[in-house]
Amino acid sequence: METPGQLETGLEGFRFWPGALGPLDQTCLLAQVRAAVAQAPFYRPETPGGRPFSVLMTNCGPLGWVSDRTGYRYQPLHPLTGRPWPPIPPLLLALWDRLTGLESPPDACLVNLYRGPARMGLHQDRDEADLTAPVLSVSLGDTAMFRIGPAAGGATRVVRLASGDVCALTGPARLARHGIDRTLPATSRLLTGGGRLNLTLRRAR
Ligand code: MD6
Ligand code: FE
Repeated sequence: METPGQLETGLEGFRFWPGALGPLDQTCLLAQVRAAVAQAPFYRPETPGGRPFSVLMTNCGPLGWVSDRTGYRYQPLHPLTGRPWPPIPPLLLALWDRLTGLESPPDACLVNLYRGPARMGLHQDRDEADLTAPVLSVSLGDTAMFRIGPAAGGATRVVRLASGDVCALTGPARLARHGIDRTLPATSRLLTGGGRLNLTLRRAR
């Protein structure tokens, strides 16, 4: 795995590569994500308890993460269109290769869209079959306040994730509790109309 930029997080296994994607890569990736979203439109999922997410979601790859009243799971079809998710953008596959050095490519990419007051509560990513593979996260657009703390609970800290930043939950931090407190409006001009995209690459099975 490529050596990440220095950041004292106090959380072993949390990796952070600020500015891993330069402006040109960000623009390229955004175009690839837009093409995918044209095939698999954003939708607003519900929690198993029936509450709507404030974040809009879609997926790329053989499998996509979905949430509805029956629970959380990975599935091969978009819940609204009934069609397979589009392929993971090539730039993301290259990034996974470069930063994780893993032989096996990701088989799922969750795409989150934050607009206005959208946020994401503290959670753990534990719906994947193999919890030893990392989750790699790419941020585009407005800066987010990313909160992260140990799996077992206790003190959390906030890391600002700006456009082009990449982070990963690996090893002892794979089950870290994390969420997005809020995004900071007008901190990026990448997305027309503002907002933030987050792409998380996973090995779901
Ligand atoms: C977000 N990120 O940045 C939400 N999950 O919008 C996540 O939930 C996440 O950043 C697993 C690994 C890294 C992450
Ligand atoms: Fe997560």
